[in-house]
Amino acid sequence: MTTDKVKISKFLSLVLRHKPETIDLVLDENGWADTELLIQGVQKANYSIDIDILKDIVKSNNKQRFKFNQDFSKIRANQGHSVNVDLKLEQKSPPEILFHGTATKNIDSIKQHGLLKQSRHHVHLSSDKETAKNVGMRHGNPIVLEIQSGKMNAEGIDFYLSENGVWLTENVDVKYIKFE
Ligand code: HQG
Repeated sequence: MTTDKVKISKFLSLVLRHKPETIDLVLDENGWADTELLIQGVQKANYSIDIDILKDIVKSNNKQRFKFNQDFSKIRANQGHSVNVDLKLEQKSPPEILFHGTATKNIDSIKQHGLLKQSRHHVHLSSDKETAKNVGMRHGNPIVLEIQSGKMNAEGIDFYLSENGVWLTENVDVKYIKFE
């Protein structure tokens, strides 16, 4: 039985963003899962969880990855999905510059194609360099790219801010990217 909260949180990310079918869970069109069914499924997968542990994970999660609805009967991930759900995010004007952390091995391809959202719904951008660097480190030797988000937005490209502070947009054309 897994009791490590980070491991439980990673498993929650898997089921709430990518593979709900792992525990026979169904997300609604806006990405919400039934809290009770989630708990039952996660328990069956051999993770130690109940409503109190789940509330604690949602509250203490370092990136605020999850959110309950008002009466705690539903839960969803704030961003990062690969499954087809509509989070109904509101458009928002971004700051002039945002950052994207990636691995140096991706640079040649990014110079050629720009930033592509890959399997997720959006390209993920951060408002500070440090966060972007940490994101990049997940993929290898990190490099931080500067994105001219203000210019993109002025030229008609939409931006969204997730509930946990991640800036999201469609693919980023190479002309808006500053390489070091
Ligand atoms: C790269 C984490 C080659 C892109 C983080 C990235 C984030 C290209 C990778 C969130 C490319 C996709 C998302 C191109 C993009 N050629 N490589 N043309 N365009 N890439 O994991 O942004 O901890 O889907 O640079 O904090 O790394 O899960 O995206 O390296 O917010 O909550 O393709 O995941 O949050 O990787 O991370 P990902 P990401 P959590």
